[in-house]
Amino acid sequence: MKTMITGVQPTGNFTLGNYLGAIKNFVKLQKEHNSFIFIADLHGLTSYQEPKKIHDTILDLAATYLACGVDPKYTNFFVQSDVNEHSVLGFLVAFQCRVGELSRMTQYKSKKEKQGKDGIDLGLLIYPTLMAADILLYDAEIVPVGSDQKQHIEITRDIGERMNKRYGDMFKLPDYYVPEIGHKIMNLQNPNEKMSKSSPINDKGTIFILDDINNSKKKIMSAVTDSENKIYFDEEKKPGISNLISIYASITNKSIKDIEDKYKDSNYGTFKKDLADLLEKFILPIQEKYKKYRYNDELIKILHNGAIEAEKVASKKLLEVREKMGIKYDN
Ligand code: AQP
Repeated sequence: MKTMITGVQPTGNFTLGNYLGAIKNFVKLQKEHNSFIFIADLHGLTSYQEPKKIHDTILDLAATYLACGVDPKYTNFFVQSDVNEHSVLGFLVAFQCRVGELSRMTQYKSKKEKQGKDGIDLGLLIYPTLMAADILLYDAEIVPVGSDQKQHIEITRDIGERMNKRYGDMFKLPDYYVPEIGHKIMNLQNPNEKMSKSSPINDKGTIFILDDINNSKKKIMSAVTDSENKIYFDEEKKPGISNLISIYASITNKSIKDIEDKYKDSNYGTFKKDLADLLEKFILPIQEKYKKYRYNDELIKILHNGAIEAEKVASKKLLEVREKMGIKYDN
């Protein structure tokens, strides 16, 4: 069985983009893999988070994962900082990298622009090295992610290969698993920008899975589209409606062609109304399950057990890395 891993940062409320880009595929594939999923709290801390807020968000996110179908029967489910090996390997991996290659990462460049003049957090620069450690630590070969994370998987492969050459084979090299549809859900108010947990135009542009459903439906109804009022997919000329078609296709597992055919004589209002109703049908059961898990002691037990199991694998790998690097002096 191949190993699969993925994670989401507790930097805000879980979005429809996070679900459709990464978690949906993880859930679909979890039974056929040796599966690991984690709450990436250390990644979250690469920029300042208010302690009370991140504390609560970790638990909200954990309950949301379970509500979305992550199943601890098949999956080791844990919080990243509960497994110290992530930090240690993250440190060792960072030493294999050059500042130049890290500062060329697209996510670094775009977040750097947003952070502005007051200086860039070092955490933002070394985010990919910690992510590489998260993956290499488990010899994961499959990483379900949205397309914004492809570059980070590519650099993980480069780093793994570099370390294998320098110190002798120790890591398997991962591949990303990016869905054809839903790999990059765009902001509903600015369809040229990715839908993000922490976007400043979140109020109307982002669908949060746990938000009041009527609010989310309103966001769909007021999503920015073009003036042509014809429903077909063209990301370049019609980014707004194309984004809504992607959401529709990904939620229903229908092809884009089928959706275009179904709505060829309809207007945007009808299409948006149908999508808003579909969203309701899809989100309400998740919200119900979320309530069941969020304030249940079982949640903490699941995370603790997941960390124990993950640690067993991670500690073995870290030992191997230390041996190969020559810093395990007592063997
Ligand atoms: N809009 C999106 N469409 C498809 N996939 C997405 N992902 C994120 N946004 C979209 C995927 O969700 C997973 C978890 O992301 P993350 O929390 O590790 O970081 P991110 O990519 O930076 O996500 P956000 O929501 O944009 O967070 P913030 O605002 O904190 O930066 C990843 O697999 C990602 O590809």
